[in-house]
Amino acid sequence: MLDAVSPLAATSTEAKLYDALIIGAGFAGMYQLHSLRDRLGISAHVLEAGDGVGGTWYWNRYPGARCDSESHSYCYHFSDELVQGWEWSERYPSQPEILRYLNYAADKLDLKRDITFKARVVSASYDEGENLWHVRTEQGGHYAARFLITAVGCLSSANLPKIDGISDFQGKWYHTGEWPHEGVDFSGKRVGVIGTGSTGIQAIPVVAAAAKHLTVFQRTANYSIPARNAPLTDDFKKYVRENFAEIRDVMRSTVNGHPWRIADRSVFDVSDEERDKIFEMAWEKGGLRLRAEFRDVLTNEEANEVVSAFLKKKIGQIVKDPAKAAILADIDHGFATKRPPIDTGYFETYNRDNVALVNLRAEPIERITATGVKTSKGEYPLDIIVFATGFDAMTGPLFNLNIAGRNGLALRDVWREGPRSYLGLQVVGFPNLFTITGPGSPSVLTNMIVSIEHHVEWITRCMQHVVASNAQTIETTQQAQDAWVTHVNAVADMTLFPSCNSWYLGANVPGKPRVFMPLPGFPDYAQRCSDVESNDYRGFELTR
Ligand code: N01
Repeated sequence: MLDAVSPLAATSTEAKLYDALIIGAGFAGMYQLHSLRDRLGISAHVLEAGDGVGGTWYWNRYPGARCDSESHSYCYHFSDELVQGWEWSERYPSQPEILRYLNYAADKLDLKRDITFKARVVSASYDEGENLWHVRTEQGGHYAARFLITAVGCLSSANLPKIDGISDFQGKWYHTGEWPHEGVDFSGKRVGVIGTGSTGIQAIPVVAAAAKHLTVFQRTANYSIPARNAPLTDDFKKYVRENFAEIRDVMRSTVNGHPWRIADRSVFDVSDEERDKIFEMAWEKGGLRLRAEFRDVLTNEEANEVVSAFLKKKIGQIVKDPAKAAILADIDHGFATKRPPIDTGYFETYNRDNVALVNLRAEPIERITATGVKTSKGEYPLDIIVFATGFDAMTGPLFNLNIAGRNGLALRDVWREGPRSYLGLQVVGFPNLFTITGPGSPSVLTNMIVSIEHHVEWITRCMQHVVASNAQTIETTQQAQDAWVTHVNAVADMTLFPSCNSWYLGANVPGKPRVFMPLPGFPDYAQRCSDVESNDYRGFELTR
């Protein structure tokens, strides 16, 4: 344990004391624990609400849950040993396989002994006199540490819409982000799914195949590209094992952190015929690679319209009922300005006899009744309602922790008008607090693992610097934070992201301020973080 912590704290608190506390045992928290404990050699401990590791993949057990980053890129890259000791079975890993992977990693790194499970953090407050963060859990636990690191993910606070009458419903209802571990039996049931984001689009085909009848309630039509999921071949597995360093370099040098490069051509550099050929090939190949075929899809409105038109046309080609096809293709935003879903048989599902589509733009939900969902045009009888209604993204998981910094300053109040941070890593008034993949960093605009590993490694080196400098605290300055917020806004404004109502902007949660929260462009961001580090942590102040 760090010298400066133990003597002071041992007399001042009955809390369990560590050098660093980490909240959350998903990809981020696990790697942060390993880095601090095994590389930096300080005492670190993880508090986790679930009774196992996994984070997102512990909670999101809904039918069809699968990652849409490709499996060989959606795993820890920092350890060759972990890479070589694991073999993914499919192009996109399913939720159960990712959970098995995370348990494999936790066991290999011997992490579980330093994680308290079933410890849901309900408050984290900074005591200036002691220079300690005091963290309390719902279960009555009290912990304290000099450093506090949040590893709570960006999408872990379920957004359950306030629809009148939900307590009257006599059937069962579930939110996809808090799915029962024992699963849900849909057989013989009339099921309603509300929501057609990435989650709904993954769940709908699986639910349709299991249920007697499915009614999909769509408020905003969405694009989707076939994932073309398939078992990985032995050749591909060999290629990954033998070329992992190169794959890792590609992921770290591209805007979204995926293992492919973005083509350096405009949508308008090629003829219409050539472009169609490129799109058709990308459609056949499947997945998010389609977005990378041209460099200006998210920066040029006309270019975006061309891609969007191609994808809308595909819906009409797949869905046989013209009325359904029209509702599904009536998309009000540009492709990828919202997070682009990928699917397995999503649009095809609407060709099944047991699937109905309700257009909530034409008939909004009025209430939930004892027996189903009532819209302005009629009532839909249901036995089960699935809310695939997303998350209070990025800030929600942090607010749930009730973080209070200097002078009892609540993060929730400081961010009332929207999140403000320096590098997405620190907030003025909250010394020694680091937010992994916090607002103001690329996070959700990338393959999350790339952003997570980058943050964990940066935070670890930063803490090493604080300790080596015999400093007590590190805290960003107001000036650095203000300049960073200006930078994030300026970068977002160079893209088409702010053009629609997405959860990136908080637009999915009524009353949430409309602020673009992530920062587009991983490599430029990583370079800026390196510059800060090599300039004596410019924008941060150390107190001794
Ligand atoms: O949530 P969403 P999600 N009445 O917010 C609708 C990640 N993810 O869980 O657009 C009726 O995207 C809402 O309608 P509208 C990924 O980053 C990753 O699907 O607000 N409908 C929308 O259709 C993703 O982006 C994977 O009009 C209501 C839907 O619910 C993020 O999670 C897999 C409503 C919510 O869509 C969130 O995706 C799945 C209401 N009151 C998810 N309120 C991976 O592969 C909301 N909706 C890793």
